Amino acid sequence: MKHNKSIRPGISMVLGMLLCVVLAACGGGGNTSGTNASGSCGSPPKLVKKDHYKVGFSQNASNNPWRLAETASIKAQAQKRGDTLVYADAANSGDKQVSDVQSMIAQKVDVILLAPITEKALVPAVLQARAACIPVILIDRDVDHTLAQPNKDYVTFIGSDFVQQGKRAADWLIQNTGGKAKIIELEGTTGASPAINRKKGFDDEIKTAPGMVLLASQDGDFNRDTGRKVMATLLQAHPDVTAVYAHNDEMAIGAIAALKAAGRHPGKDVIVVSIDGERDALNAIINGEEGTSVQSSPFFGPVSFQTIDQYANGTKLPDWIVVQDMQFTKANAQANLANSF
Ligand code: GYE
Repeated sequence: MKHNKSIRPGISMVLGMLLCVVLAACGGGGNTSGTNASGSCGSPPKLVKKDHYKVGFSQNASNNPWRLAETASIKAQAQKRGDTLVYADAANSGDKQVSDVQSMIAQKVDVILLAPITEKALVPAVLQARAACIPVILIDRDVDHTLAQPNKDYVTFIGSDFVQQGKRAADWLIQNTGGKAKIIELEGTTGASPAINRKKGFDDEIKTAPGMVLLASQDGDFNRDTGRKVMATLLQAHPDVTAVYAHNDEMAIGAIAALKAAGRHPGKDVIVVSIDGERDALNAIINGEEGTSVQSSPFFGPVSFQTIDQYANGTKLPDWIVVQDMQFTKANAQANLANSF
């Protein structure tokens, strides 16, 4: 269909007005600097300095130790500061997470900490928060930068370097297999920024070693039981597998269970590597069933609230605040067990 360009401004004005009605936020939301939905409160919206904030935290799921550790870290820090936390768990649903953020906008929170389930699903919610003059800080997962930009639509992204995490897992595997392995890759939730970038970092790195062969790569949804099932199926198609790379520890633990159920010996005939650094993975490293886990720190409380303060103080923030991660192997797993999650 041919679009009539001249009607576009009219349509966007009507949409803007509708948004005002839906969000009831155009006369100034929880953020008292907010003036209207056309961006006059700043882009990204400014945060007025207060002694205590009403902070929204939109978590995408609570189905693994990593997510629970992240939520606990945010809640503990909010409580320590005397800030009010409006918390919502999207239970692994992009649609629910969008409505969770909309509800935070309606509740006029001062600022939103958002852990978007996938790169694309939460973009409309980010743009709606911006239109309602509420700044959004992305934590732990990023959005697609062609659809929403840091220092414009949202404040910044605080999170790990996922490409680097994948590369570190690949480097360890190359070194510990003499550069020869037949690999099954268990991917995180399709469309989630850590799944996209952990795959890229790993796949690009193993291409530098000609003996590293990727047999299969499939979505295990960052979930232990899904990882176990996917591994069991892939194992039947690829009995010659000698290594597993899982995008998180939960899927690695599931894969170890599937390998054992099939009579294989993880840590001996199949080397398992993954990412996160959760307690079960550290124990699997200690008992020899897993090779390495590259850390992905879930402890976002301190850095998130520090970023809120910096933003309210007018500090110019980078597009990406990179979380620094360790790596766990047999050499340090025991020593780090007490601090794991
Ligand atoms: O690795 C995984 C979780 O987004 C960085 O998501 C996070 C990842 C983490 O479900 O366990």
